Amino acid sequence: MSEVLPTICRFCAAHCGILAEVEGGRVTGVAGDRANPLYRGYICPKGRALPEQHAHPQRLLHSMKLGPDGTHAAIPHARAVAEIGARLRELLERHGPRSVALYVGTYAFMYPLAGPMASAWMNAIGSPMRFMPATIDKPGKAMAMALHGRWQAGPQPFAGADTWMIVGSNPPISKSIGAPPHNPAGTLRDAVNRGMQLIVVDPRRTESARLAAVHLQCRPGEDPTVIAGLIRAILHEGLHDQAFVHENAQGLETLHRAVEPFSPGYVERRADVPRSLLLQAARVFANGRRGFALAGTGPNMAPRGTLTEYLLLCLNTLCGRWLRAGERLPNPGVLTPAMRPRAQAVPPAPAWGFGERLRVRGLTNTAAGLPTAALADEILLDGQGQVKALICVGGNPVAAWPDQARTSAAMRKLELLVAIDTEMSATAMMAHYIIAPRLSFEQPGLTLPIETLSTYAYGMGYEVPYAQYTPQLVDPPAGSDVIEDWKFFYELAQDMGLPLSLESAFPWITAGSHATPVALDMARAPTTDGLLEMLARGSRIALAEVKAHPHGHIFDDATITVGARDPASTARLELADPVMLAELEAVAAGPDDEDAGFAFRLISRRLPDVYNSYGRSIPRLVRKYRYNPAFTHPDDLRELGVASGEIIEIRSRHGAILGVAEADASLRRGVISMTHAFGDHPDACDAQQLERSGSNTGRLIPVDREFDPYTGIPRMSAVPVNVSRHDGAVSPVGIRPGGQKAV
Ligand SMILES: Nc1nc2c(c(=O)[nH]1)N[C@H]1C(S)=C(S)[C@@H](COP(=O)(O)OP(=O)(O)OC[C@H]3O[C@@H](n4cnc5c(=O)[nH]c(N)nc54)[C@H](O)[C@@H]3O)O[C@H]1N2
Ligand SMILES: Nc1nc2c(c(=O)[nH]1)N[C@H]1C(S)=C(S)[C@@H](COP(=O)(O)OP(=O)(O)OC[C@H]3O[C@@H](n4cnc5c(=O)[nH]c(N)nc54)[C@H](O)[C@@H]3O)O[C@H]1N2
Ligand code: SF4
Ligand SMILES: [Mo]
Repeated sequence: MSEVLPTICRFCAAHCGILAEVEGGRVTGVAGDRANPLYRGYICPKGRALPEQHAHPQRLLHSMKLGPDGTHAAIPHARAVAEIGARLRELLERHGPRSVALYVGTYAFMYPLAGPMASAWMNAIGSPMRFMPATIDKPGKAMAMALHGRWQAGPQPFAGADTWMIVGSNPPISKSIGAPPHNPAGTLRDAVNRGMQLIVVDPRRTESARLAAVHLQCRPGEDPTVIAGLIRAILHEGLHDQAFVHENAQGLETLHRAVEPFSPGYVERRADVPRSLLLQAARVFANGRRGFALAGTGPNMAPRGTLTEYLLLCLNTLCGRWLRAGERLPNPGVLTPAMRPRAQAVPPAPAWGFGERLRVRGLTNTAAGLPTAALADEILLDGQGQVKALICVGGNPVAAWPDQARTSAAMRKLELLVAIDTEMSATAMMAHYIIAPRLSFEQPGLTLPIETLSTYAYGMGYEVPYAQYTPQLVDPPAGSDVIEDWKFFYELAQDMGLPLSLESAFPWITAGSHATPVALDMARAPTTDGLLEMLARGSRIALAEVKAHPHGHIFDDATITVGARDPASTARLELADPVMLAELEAVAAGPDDEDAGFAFRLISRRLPDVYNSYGRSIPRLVRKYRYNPAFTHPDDLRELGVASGEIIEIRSRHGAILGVAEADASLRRGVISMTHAFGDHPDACDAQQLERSGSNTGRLIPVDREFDPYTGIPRMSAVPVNVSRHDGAVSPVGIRPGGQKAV
C-alpha cells in the first residue's frame, strides 16, 4: 500500500511544493505537485534525488567521534552531546565565551528551527561569534541597503514588470535571486513572452541572457563601471523620475558629478560593452513603466560588490522603481506579522563599525553579519579572544570558504570542531564530533525561511503571500540515531544547564525579528511542531490555517495596500553616500595595473545538479559532471593548444589548481567559469584532488590580499589567473570530456 503526500523539497532554498510517494515507511518516489498553486508541478533533478538522498549508503545514520588513531567511529548522539558539553564547559571557563564560534551554513536554512535554536544557545553562553555564509555570498546587498536606506513598501514586483535587469545572477539554474523561486526558467520565459524587456549583465551568455532583449556581456569585475555608465546615460537623457527623486531622495547633484567620467565611450573601452547597447539598456530600463534592477553573487564576489549593489539601488531610486501609496501590497506576509508599510524611505543606517570587533584586518560586525572570511584567522591567531571551538551546522567551511589551505589549517588547530552533517563532508572529516541529522522527510517543514528572505534582500523570497507546511512523512531508517539539528542545541543546553529563549525566525535578519524571545521549558523537550508555532507567533495567517492547505496556498488579501507617507517623515534615500562615491572615484581612476599580467579572469557560477558542496555523493546527480569543469572559450583553448577534457593549470597570485577544460562558446574570451566547493581533500596534491573530488577554486583566493574593507569578502570572482596546458603526469581516470556526451 502506498500513498502520495504533498510535501516541501528542502534540497535547495527554492522549497518547491512536491509530491512524495510513501510505501512501507520509506519515500519511494517524488514528483512535481500540479495542485500546488505556486510551483504548479515543477521539480528539478535534485528534487528527484530526494529518495536516493534519504537512503544513501554513505548517509550518516549515527553520530561519529574522532578517535586517537585518527579515524571516526559511531557514538550514541546523547553521549556525543555529553562529551561536547564537558569540553565546552572547560573551554568557556578557561577562555571565555568568545572562544566558541558558530557557523550556520546553507543547509541550516532548510530547517526553520536550526538557526534560531543555535542562536538561542549562543545567547545562553554569551558568545557574539556567530557567522553565516552571507558575508561570502552577496554581502553587498545588506550593506547597500543600509547605506542607501530602504523603501518601506519594497520594490515593484516581477509580476507585471515590463522591464527587468539581472546583473550577474542566473535564476534558471540558481533558483535563488533575480526571478521568483518557483520555476524561474519558466517564469522568466513567460514574462518575456508577455513582453517584458529583460536586460542581463553577465560575462557569460547564460540561460537568463538567452532570454534577454539586451545582454551586456561585460568584462568580469567591471559592474561598477557599467552601472555608473547606465546612471550617467539616464541622467544625461533626463529619463529619471524627477518627481520621485525630488520628493524621496537626496544627493542627486553629487551622484551626477560622480558618474560623469563613465561616458558610453569610456564604458565601451573599459568594460567592453558596445556604447549602443549600453544606451539601449539605459533607455529600456528607464522608459519601462515597472521593473527592478538587481544583482546576484557574481558581482558581489567581484571587487567592490557593495558599490555595485549601491549603484543599483541608486538606479532603482532614480527610476522610481518602488511601490507607491495606494498600490496593492503584493506580499503582506503569511507566517510573519501583517505588514502595513508606507510609501516612504527608511533612512540610512550604519553598515559597519558596530558590535563585535574582530582581531584581524580591522573588521567589525556589519549589516551583513560578522565577516566569515576572517573566521579562519580568528582561529589561527593566538592570543586573547582566540576562537578555540567551532560548531558548524549544515555548512562546509573546508570546501566552501575562500582560501582552502588556510581554512583547513584553522580547522586542524581547533580544540573542538563539531559538525552537524549528513555525510562525511570535507569539514566533517576534520571534526572531533559529527552529529548525524534527520533529513527532510523525517521532520516537519515550513516555508517560513523563504518568506523572511524578502525582508533580507529585494528580489529574494516570495512576492506573493504563499506558504506551505509539511508534516513528517516517514521515520528515520530503523536502527539509526539521527536527530533534528535544533535538538542538538537544545540537548546541549540541557546538558550544560543553560536556559534557552527562542527568538522569532532568523534573528540575524534584523527586519525579520519581530517578537520578544520565548523562554523554553528546559525540563520537558518541546516538539518540532510546538516550536514552529512559537516561530510563527503573531503571524498574519495562523499556522493552523496554513496547515489546512497541504498543497500550499496563496493567502491573498487585495485590501492591503501601501499607506501614504507619514507627513512627519523626513527620511530620504541617499544617492551620495560619501564612502561609496569615494570608491566610485577610485574606480574612475582606472583598472588595477597589477592585474594586467594575468590573461584570464576566473568567474563564479552554479551547476544545475549540485548545491554548493552537496550532491556529489548522489550518483544520479553526477551523471554529467563528477568533477568541476573549467569552462573556457573554444578559441582560448585552441590558442592554449588544449582540447576539451584535457587538463589545464589555473594559477592565481595565491595558488594553482588543475582543471578539466571544457569548451564553452557562451563565454567571453579570456574568462574561465567554474563553480565552487568541489575538491574535498585539502591535503591531497592537485592531481589526486582532481581525480577524487574535482578542483577547489577557493585555493586560488587569498582572504587577506584583496578584500572588501567592511564585509571582508575577498575577490572571489573576476579573479586574475593565468592558464596553461598541464603536461604533468595526471591520468584523468574517469574524467570524461563534455560530461556525458563524449564518453
Ligand atoms: N570560490 C567560491 N567560493 C564560494 C562561492 C563561490 O561562488 N565561489 N559561493 C559561496 C556561497 S554563495 C555560499 S552560500 C557558501 C556555501 O557555504 P556552506 O554553506 O558552508 O557550504 P555548503 O556546501 O552549502 O554546506 C552544506 C553542508 O551541509 C551538509 N548537508 C546537506 N544536507 C544536509 C541536511 O539536511 N542537514 C544538515 N545538517 N546538513 C546537510 C552538506 O553535506 C554540506 O557539508 O560558499 C561560498 N563559497
Ligand atoms: N543548482 C544550484 N543552485 C544553487 C546553488 C548551487 O550551488 N547549485 N547555490 C545556491 C547559493 S548558496 C546561492 S548564493 C545562489 C546564487 O545564485 P546566483 O547569484 O544566481 O548564482 P549564479 O547562478 O552563479 O549566477 C551568478 C552569475 O554571475 C556571473 N558572474 C560572475 N562574475 C561576474 C562579474 O564579475 N560580473 C557580472 N556581471 N557577472 C558575473 C556568472 O557568469 C553567473 O552567471 O544559488 C543558489 N542555488
Ligand atoms: S529547485 Fe529542485 S532542489 Fe530546489 S526545491 Fe525545487 S525541486 Fe528541490
Ligand atoms: Mo550562497
